[in-house]
Amino acid sequence: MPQFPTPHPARLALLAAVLALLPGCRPAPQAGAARPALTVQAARVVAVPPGVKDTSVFGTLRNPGARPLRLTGVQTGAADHAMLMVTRTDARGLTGMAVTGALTVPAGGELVLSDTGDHIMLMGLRAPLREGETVALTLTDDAGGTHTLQAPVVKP
Ligand SMILES: [Cu+2]
Repeated sequence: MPQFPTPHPARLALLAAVLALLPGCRPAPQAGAARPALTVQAARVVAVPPGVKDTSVFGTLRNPGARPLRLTGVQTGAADHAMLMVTRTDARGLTGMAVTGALTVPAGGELVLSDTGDHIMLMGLRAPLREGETVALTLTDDAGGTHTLQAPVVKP
């Protein structure tokens, strides 16, 4: 095989293709593009009677990634406010819930959202929820990724 003393155009093209694969030589990835998707099982919004403006969202969040996924926000068009919440029992044995700045889904693990533990609350429902209707929620992580989930409205 002859060797080219100067770069052959085909080699330049190959070099350009290789460079394009190197970090820093390609356009910045879109937020979340390289992150494994968060998956959700049994997502559900608790149906509430007409007139009740607040409800909860439960389900099991799974993180297939190798790093913990720290969720720092939640939004929905169905309510004025959506909040990440924790349930804690204090030293006196009193149990209550509180807003939290973050919920963490462990690497390769899951986070169960339930009425006795961590959960999402929707405050100020904009319209009465009908059973069977689906509510879209968007979770935000601390790396700027977003994760959309669809949660049907079900009776508690
Ligand atoms: Cu709550």
